[in-house]
Amino acid sequence: MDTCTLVTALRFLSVDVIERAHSGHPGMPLGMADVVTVLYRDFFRFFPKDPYWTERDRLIFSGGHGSALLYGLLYLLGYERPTLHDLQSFRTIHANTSGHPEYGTLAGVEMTTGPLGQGLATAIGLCAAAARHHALCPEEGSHTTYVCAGDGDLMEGVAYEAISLAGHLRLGALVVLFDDNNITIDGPTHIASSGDIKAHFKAENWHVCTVDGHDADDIHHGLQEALTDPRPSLVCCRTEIGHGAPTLAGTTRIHGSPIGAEERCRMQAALHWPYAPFEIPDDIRNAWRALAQRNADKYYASRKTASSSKQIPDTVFAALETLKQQSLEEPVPCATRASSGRVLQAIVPLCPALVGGSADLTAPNHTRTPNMSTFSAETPWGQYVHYGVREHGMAAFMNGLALYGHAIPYGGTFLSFSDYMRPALRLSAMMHLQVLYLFTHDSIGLGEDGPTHQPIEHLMSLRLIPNLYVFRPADTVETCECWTSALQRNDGPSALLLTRQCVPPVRSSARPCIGTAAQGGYILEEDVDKRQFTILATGSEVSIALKAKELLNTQGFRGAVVSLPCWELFDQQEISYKRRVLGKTPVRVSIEAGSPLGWEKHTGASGHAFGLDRFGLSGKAEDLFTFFGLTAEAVYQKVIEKLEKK
Ligand SMILES: Cc1ncc(C[n+]2csc(CCOP(=O)(O)OP(=O)(O)O)c2C)c(N)n1
Ligand SMILES: [Mg+2]
Repeated sequence: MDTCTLVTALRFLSVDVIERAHSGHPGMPLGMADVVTVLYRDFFRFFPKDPYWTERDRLIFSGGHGSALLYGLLYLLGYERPTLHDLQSFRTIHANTSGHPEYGTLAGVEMTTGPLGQGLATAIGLCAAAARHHALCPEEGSHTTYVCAGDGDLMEGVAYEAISLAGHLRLGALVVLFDDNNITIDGPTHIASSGDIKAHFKAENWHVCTVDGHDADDIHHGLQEALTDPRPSLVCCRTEIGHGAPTLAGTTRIHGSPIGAEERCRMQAALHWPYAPFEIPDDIRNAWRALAQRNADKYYASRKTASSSKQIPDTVFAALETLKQQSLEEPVPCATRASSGRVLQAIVPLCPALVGGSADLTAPNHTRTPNMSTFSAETPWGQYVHYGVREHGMAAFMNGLALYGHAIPYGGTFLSFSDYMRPALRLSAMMHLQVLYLFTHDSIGLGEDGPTHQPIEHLMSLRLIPNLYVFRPADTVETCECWTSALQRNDGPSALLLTRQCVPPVRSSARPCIGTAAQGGYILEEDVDKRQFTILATGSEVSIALKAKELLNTQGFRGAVVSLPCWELFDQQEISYKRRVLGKTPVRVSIEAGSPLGWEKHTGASGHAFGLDRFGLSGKAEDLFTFFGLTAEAVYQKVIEKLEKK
């Protein structure tokens, strides 16, 4: 079967999928059909009967809008799903052929893409994970990570963080297939860009070559060259958007809407394709499916039982428990970032799956333990990544590490810079990846560095991201408990928000509590008599809450202090437990050094939330807490006021 016929079948299938749905993006599928066909015909390591083969090559569709091409390809290659029916259900609710590729819907969709740039940046992490795995388990063969990326992907900032890191780490088993069609939604790229992309990649230590993206031989040679070169490769595939559609090709109109029946007719005439929508003659389908045979020998000769190192040994949880018990016995003041550092010192040597890192804040984040080896081109087995000042790239990289399946990544930066990584963090949550975000300097408590560094809205806005657990421990004991919960959850990311400043211990063996941080919220201290007030707090404000209660107790009032280090876990508890913890009294006051919006969920309409909804100030932490009224005295006054009103 000649390659041209294979490509034409793929072009029509993509178009038909979009026509049927009355929605989708035909421009990229038509433009890149030649490139992906040659890739699978000659190079790609895959075996549809075992789509999770560990030694398979990975293809990341960074331009997720080209999903119809990916689905059509998987169908033609003989993956079990999508079926023809799945293709015909493209973009309908609950179909596995969603508008943009979604991780978990189909084997062969290696990650969720759609936000431009993310696929490319995540692929760097995936490729690094493969390099690391190969270094640790050389008996498992190496393989290549391919990315399909468009002009849009290469305009995104995150792509440049990633490209720079990939060049530095010399990730040679990475090939970016650039859909170099010089057009985006608004028009030709020259209206917004005039830089030299190739020169840029070269300057970042990449290999770069250019091919005619509609010439199979040229594509073959470009790919060959890319695979031979030891550097990461950019293959600029000169293409025409919508190639094959006689009147729409080369125009922005074909980027994001169905081509229509008339254009399909014209395309049939031009490409000599007499078949009805979704009709693929058997010999063409069989020729596509035969492509997998190229890998059969390699597949059967390879190890099938991947040596998964992702399990967390029981010793890790035992070490966490030991540290917790020690801290309960001998409570000492400590910044929770340092408590987290102590956790890491205890567990990293026991758990090779943990891959740490920081965006140039290793010491302030307490992310590196004494004997951790650095991940580099020379030491690809290393356990610690110096991400440089690339927060967004780090988050995407960690997604790649987690997707690969042998690592539990954690990475640090300051909480106020979580905004720089939010799009990738959102994808960790959407893809249900176990990625651990360590955000230190978690409030105005960081002090003198001032309002740019002091997070205000960040804490509450992280709680808004579905499937992200946000932990804000109060002391070393809670830090151990929060780390335990974060390690136990393998269906989504966790963020640990940690203080820069020293905080007093709130837990000790002398103070028994009802519940622990494992329930997300618990009663830290409660008077035996009838409860008149409840003070709720997280992190560094828990000790303020305890002081306020002490003041109230001296006046004869009886109440409780509730610590709520993880709202998401608390939400999951039995209603009876939650009622028990929050108590019956309507006098509920919360204190948290961040945006108060949202606390009414726990304080109720008649409660009060102490927080900050303005930017902070540069000054000493104590002075700031006093100035912004985040004090035990203020809480005490408020509770008295509420009790008097009752
Ligand atoms: C972060 C982000 N911004 C904007 C969009 C909306 N969008 C989807 S495709 C696209 C243009 C992409 O251009 P290109 O990558 O060249 O794809 P082509 O039009 O060539 O298929 C835009 C702006 C998006 N998906 N993600
Ligand atoms: Mg383009």
